[in-house]
Amino acid sequence: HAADAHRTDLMTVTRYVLNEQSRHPEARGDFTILLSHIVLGCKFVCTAVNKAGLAKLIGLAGETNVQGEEQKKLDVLSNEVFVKALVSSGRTCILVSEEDEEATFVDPRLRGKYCVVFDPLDGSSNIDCGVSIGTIFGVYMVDKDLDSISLDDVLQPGKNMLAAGYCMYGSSCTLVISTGYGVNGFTLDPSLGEFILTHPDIKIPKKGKIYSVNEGNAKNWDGPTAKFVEKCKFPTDGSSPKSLRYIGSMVADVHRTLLYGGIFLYPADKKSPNGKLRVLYEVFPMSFLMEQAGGQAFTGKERALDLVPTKIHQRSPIFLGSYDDVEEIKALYAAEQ
Ligand code: AHM
Ligand code: MG
Repeated sequence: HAADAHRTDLMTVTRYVLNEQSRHPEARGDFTILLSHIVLGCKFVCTAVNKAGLAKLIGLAGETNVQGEEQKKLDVLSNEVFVKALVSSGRTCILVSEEDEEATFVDPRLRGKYCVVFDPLDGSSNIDCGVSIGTIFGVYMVDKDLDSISLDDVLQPGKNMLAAGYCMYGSSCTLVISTGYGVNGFTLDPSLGEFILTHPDIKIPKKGKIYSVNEGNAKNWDGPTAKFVEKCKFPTDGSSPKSLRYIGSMVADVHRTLLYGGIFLYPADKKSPNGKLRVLYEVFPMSFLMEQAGGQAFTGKERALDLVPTKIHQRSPIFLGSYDDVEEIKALYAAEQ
């Protein structure tokens, strides 16, 4: 029966993306190749993260190993793995990583039409205590002579992204991606070394019961954010108060928001008027996924995906999650005008 069929007819992430490609008759499999290199990076980081707790024993991540050589920090190591995997795919031309101050322009001989923006290991403050962390990525495509590319090709609004996703290194390793036709989740089967479709066509609940924010910053919030969180705790419309969940790892907080519904916010405050999270490789990919899942993403001023970045490491406030919950914060900002 059906369960048997699933057990023997495995939908891997590569097979899924290859199927989606039939929507584009002109496609030549370049995106599938790019994705398989991203997936390789995720598998490597997953293995490294799982061993991180053994660092003292086997000498990982900043410790000196038995040979007496200094080991690289996990985030530095992850970055190197992703950069090398992406360059060697032969399908990329510009890379922007949270770990590198400058964008990488791929050697002309290895160039392809995709630009990849990524945070190789986000939530690094959580590494040493074994809490979930993740990789976030977004993909743009350039439609021009690859000799004439410039930084402007990645300084595009998020709505121009072709694909976005994240991989969460948690109690299991989960890859969530969208190529603009909904959102799908895949779980790494460690015995196969393959990501298998486990969460087809993810849709975020229209309204949620959870809010997620670093409330330690409340003293410096602006009016609408403060009012919104107050309403989460003391609703005035007869509804029940929301629960607070905050991990401090964007991937984990957004993943929970996507599956259970609710709202995740990293707002502006008096100390950081642009919030903390980075537009290109944190705000955009997560906003892309939220919209594809039926939710919304708002910066406090506009639809997040409409923002046009001017610097590669630019930050923006962000409110994302269930449609109705984001509608509420939008109304509070509109009322302030
Ligand atoms: P990082 O890129 O230095 O890891 O910082 C990003 C992380 C996000 O994962 C998370 O949403 C946020 O920082 C938490 O920040 P805070 O500790 O200020 O609440
Ligand atoms: Mg980060």
